[in-house]
Amino acid sequence: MNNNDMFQLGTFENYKVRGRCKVIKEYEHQIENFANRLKKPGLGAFMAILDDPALIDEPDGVRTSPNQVPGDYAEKNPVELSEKRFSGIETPVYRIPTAGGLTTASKDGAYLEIVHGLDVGSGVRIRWDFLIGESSENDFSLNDFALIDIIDAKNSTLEHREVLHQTTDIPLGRWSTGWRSFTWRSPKKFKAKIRIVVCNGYSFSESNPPTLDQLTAARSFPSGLLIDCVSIA
Ligand SMILES: [Ca+2]
Repeated sequence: MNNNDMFQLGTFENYKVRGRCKVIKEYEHQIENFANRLKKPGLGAFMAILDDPALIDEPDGVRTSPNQVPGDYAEKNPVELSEKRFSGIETPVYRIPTAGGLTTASKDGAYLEIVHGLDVGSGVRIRWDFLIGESSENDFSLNDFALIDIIDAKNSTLEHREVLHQTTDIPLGRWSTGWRSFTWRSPKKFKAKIRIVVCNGYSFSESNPPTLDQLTAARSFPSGLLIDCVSIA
């Protein structure tokens, strides 16, 4: 058991963190309805916000420039989740299936990573709350998502991937999922790299590829992910 499983120290000690993330005691998701707006951890005094959706300039939702990002965030910039090749073509790091036969691809975002030994039957439990940053009502090509990858650290093989949520799966009128749990039991003994990702993204089909405007818009209005605990036992 890790002594910082629930961020009890109020820090990201033992974690690798990329992007606009910080450890907090509460979070107000400004665009959510009053009844569901204030978020507090259920376990311990702390939780983490990954890719804080409040760090945007109105009204376009363009990300706040790095020099305007307060110093208590892990990094001033989001982490790039789309690789640029010499040809200029961007290859998304993550692609996931989306309702309606679409594919959703990553642009930028944030992630949290911890490396931990697991035994046969070891349990991984993560409490999370996905915070939408934009309405998919206006532009169906925009779709953000959060996922968990459990990777074999020795050979970098993906052991398990779970897509936690996507913007387009949330009923209209809601702007967050509320607290939910991910649980997973390890089928083997290995050193696991557990990576929790939240991505700004866009959806498309092969017959209807994204336009340049859509690719640019996909970097705006980031969605966030609250993590209450990462519990390994
Ligand atoms: Ca977005």
